[in-house]
Amino acid sequence: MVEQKSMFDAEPDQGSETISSSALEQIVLLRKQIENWNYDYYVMDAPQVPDAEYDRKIQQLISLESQNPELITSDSPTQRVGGTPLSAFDQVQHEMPMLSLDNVFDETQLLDFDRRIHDRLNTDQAFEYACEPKLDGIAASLLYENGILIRGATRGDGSTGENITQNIRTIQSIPLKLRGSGWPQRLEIRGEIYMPRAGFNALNEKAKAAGEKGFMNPRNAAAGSLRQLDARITATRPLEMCCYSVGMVEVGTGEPLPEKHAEVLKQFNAWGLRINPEMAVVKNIQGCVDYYQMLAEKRDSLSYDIDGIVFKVNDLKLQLRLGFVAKAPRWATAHKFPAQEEMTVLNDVEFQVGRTGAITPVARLEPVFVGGVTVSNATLHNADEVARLQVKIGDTVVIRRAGDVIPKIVSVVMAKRTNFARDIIFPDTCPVCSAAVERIEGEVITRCSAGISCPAQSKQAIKHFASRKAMDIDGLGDKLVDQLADAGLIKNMTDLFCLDWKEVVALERMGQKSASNLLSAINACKQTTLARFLYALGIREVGEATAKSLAEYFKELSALMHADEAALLEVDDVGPIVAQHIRLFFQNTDNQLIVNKLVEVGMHWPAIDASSELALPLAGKVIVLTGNLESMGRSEAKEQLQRLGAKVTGSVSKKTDLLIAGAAAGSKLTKAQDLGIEILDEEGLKVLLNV
Ligand code: I6G
Repeated sequence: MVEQKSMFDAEPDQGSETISSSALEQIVLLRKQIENWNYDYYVMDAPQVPDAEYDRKIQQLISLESQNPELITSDSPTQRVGGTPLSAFDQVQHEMPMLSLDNVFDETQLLDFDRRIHDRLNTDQAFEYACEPKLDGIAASLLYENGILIRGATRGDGSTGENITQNIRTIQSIPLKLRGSGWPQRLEIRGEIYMPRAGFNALNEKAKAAGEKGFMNPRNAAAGSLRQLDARITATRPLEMCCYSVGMVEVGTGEPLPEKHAEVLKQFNAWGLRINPEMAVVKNIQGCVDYYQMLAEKRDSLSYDIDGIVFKVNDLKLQLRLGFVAKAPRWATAHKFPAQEEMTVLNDVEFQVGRTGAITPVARLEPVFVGGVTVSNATLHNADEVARLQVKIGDTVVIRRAGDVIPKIVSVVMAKRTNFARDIIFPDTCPVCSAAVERIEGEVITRCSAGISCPAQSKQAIKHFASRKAMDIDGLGDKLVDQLADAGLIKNMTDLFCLDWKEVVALERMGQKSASNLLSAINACKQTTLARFLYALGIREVGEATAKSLAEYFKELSALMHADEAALLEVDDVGPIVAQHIRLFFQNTDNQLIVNKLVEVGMHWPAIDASSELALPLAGKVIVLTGNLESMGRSEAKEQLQRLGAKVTGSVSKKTDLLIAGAAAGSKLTKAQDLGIEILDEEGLKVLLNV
């Protein structure tokens, strides 16, 4: 067993690269480092560094070896296709080696790939390419003889894999017997075994509930599930396989495979194997560029992780002519997405105070390019998260930024910790107003105790008050709130209504027209609804829906302000915790002053009259929305239905009066059908809304 520390002892980081003079020294160091990472990844299931870092070191080694071919040895990691075969399983020899793919990282490199193919085939004619997402899973090979699944194996080192037949047989989407007819007598099928995101989340939730560690990501979970020695455990894991190419083919009594790659995949599908539904054939390399763009946009909405797009020359005869270079085909490449995980250094931790006083540790990072943007801050959430990560200031950390999700620290590279690493100390006074901080038992969050009199909390409260779903004050964004507060013009939301044009126009970058527009927008927001007003107050745990329920139930602000806990508990959506937050909010004298002042400055709303509500066309109807709506977002549809008096809920039950089912509706539709509930499609919804 390799000692954890040793892999980093040998690390040729920037410092040592300049010290080590000879290429041989650098090559030896890189090989040792990569072998250690391979061991941690493939054997221990405990990746130490992000894939991007691993790929960079491999590229560095390939480049050094190609400049010094006399130094290439058969045991160099560059001479393998995959990783180290697992020792716990029998080894199997693939009938045809499982190859790897070359990567490109930008459009220029992709165009170069196409140009190299043209040069090699000595033609100007465009080629068709088959395009499909590169799933982030584990490559596997299935051997079928006379249509029967004989063996399933991991890639291993490309020539020798691990026999995981028993585990493979538990994956429902892999047929034990091919459907139809005409399959070659012996056939190796290659593809990716992966865990869809939903299954991964559910698995990790279960692990968490049982006090277990859980997996780092879906690929890790797929790998861990496949290498279970007890196939009954694998059978409980939500694994899928998507097939993407053939290995050995012995046609024998069967029929030859089609001559186009995409047709082969369709044939697989007809035999009962899953292929990727996003697979498409494009006419030329520009089609590949467009496909990449299209899928990059769709990536977050897919139900599984992908890390790039694979492009293959569609014509198998051309593939044959193009052949291979080293162990990768010349006729295919993977256009990788920018890495979603990268390493960087945690330079410092600062503490931010939010609207409800929550004190959040924010990591200040050495800027790093990850997920397509440069990231220099990440949230550390709370003290529990800091303890879970065991992170210290000065540590090298792995940052993840996927899609539009806020960047987060996912792990610490412990082997890189130095003696200078410092503990993260949580403040015992508010970093903004110096009031005492409190941590309520059972909560993970520490809070400033000063409430609205803390400048940080009041700023956030004003931002919330002005936001779209609250008072929707046109032109009053977060930056302007900061500017007004920093200039001492506003201390809480009531001050917005006392702003003086001359003071506003004197602000930096503020024109006369903008100042007038701002004051008009503030004035216009005085006319509102009780529900919006309550939401805008920013009471803890009172979101839009609860604010609406409170308004409907109490009908008048003063009734709510004086309601006791028992009365609050009568309201839909209000449980003991929410009731307590509402009580505490209205008992606080600062808050009382603010609410009364807002009414004094003229905020008003139409009286909620029970009879007028009952007159609404959908009054009393319980409606559920499901599936995708083309003409409007689900939240817009919800708002419109509510305006007509309906109660829109999230799940189908006997109490549901109507289900609106958009495209690709799933289990809610089935349940509604089972319960005999009235169902409308999008056209029906439009009629209902009269749009
Ligand atoms: O690793 C891979 C992922 C996806 C592949 C691959 C693929 O096609 C969609 N195709 C080949 C031919 C190889 N690796 C070698």
